Amino acid sequence: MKQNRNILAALLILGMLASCSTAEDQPAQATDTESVTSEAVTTAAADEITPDIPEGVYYDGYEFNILTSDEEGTIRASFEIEAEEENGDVMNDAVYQRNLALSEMLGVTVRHVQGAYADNGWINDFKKVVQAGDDAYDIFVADQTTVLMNSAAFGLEVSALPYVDLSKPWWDRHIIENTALGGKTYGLAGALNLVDDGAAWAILFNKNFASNHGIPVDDLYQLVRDGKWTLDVMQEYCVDVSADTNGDGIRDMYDEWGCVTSGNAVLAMLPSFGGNFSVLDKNGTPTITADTEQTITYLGRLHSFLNEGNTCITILDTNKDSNLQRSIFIEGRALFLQATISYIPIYLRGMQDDFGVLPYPKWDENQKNYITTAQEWGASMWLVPRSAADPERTSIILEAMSYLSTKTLIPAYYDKLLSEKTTRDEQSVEMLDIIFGSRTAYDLVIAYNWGDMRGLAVKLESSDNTFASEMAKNQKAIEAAAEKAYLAALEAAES
Ligand SMILES: [Ca+2]
Ligand SMILES: [Ca+2]
Repeated sequence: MKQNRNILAALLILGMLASCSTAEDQPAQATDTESVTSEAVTTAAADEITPDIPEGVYYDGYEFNILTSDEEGTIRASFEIEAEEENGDVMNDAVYQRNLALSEMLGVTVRHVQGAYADNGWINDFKKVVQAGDDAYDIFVADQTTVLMNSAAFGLEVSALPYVDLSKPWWDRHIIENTALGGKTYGLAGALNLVDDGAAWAILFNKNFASNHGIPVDDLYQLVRDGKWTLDVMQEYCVDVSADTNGDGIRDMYDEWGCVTSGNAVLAMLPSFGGNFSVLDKNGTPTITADTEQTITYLGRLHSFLNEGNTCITILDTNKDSNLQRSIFIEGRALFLQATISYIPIYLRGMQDDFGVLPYPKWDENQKNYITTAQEWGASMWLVPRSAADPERTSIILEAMSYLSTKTLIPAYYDKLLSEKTTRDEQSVEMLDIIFGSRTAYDLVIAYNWGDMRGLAVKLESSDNTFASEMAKNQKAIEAAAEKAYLAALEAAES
């Protein structure tokens, strides 16, 4: 049974990777001439995409040191870097197998080096090492925000990594290219890191709660499949199931709710409609869109979704206590939970009821695709230090490592998610494919927190309908912060 799931997941993932690469290839088609002439094209099997790295390269015993913080078991903690030995845990063994394959392919040993999370110890250590021109670390791993903030001064541009080929399906090209402030990309994300996949936003639903309220589980999946899973539809379900169940005239966490929202409800939902607070042009110049008519329209609709009719319970209703808020869903008093994928293995392990997973809803049926974003301050990114002694070697190792991760880490991650109470159904695999395959949104205003947009977004969840004036007021502050960061990025890159 376990084996079957593995195979099923692997097959679907291959489909996902294929569809990702088609979608991701589109924006860069015009510049993508190199891959056409690459000599390695001829050696690839017709049905398998393989890395175009030089033949016969072998770094006999080279230790590839990857620096992360020493956090364990949190949403941000890297769990996909090194495994000492096989121990029967599907994820651990996949890491072991990936590293073994890398060692056989290139003679490289992967080492996970952990620095102190406290007081940003590992970040400071990384900076010190780079400033000293030392190559102690081959890779620096942190959340996307931290990587973005330090990349121009301490990182090496992706263009300096000759064998990292972003057109390959094992790289999240959209995410990488959407961080290109000043036209330069540094941080990498792809099959080799899973913390960013865990940070992808999703809507979880309680299957028992749905059945008890006469909602067939298959209807929800079919809506997604038909492209009809929209905010209006989600809200209709929320209205149908919300009630003052204990009849005390007070609506609180002991009643039944349509949706338990996240403290990041606005930041996660706006991108799923195609909305944004900023866009980057192809030169990497940001335009702030925080107070455009479209953004205000989206925010107004979100405000009514979150506040009207007592159907959503927000983080502010539980005194900003996320655990308390999640307990409403876990204890079976809510239909939907706004979550990141990492909630499944971390927070929902002990949940009694079965639950399923859906992508974030569309704005309306005219929207072409579902759009998923990830928590920029939770999702990991990998950065090559400026002080790298041999960027070509690093790039070959990264390319091979990410390719090998598609065959090892990704199927194991699906298996891990599906082995939780989720989702032991084929539809869940299909939904995960949609979620992971639609991670295209990245907003620098949120990532850099220009104008304290993250704080403002939480305020927008409250019942005071002040977002339009707040956004108008904040537009200038965001623009000023954006300009400062843009100029700093250009300056650091040139130094
Ligand atoms: Ca990833
Ligand atoms: Ca009540």
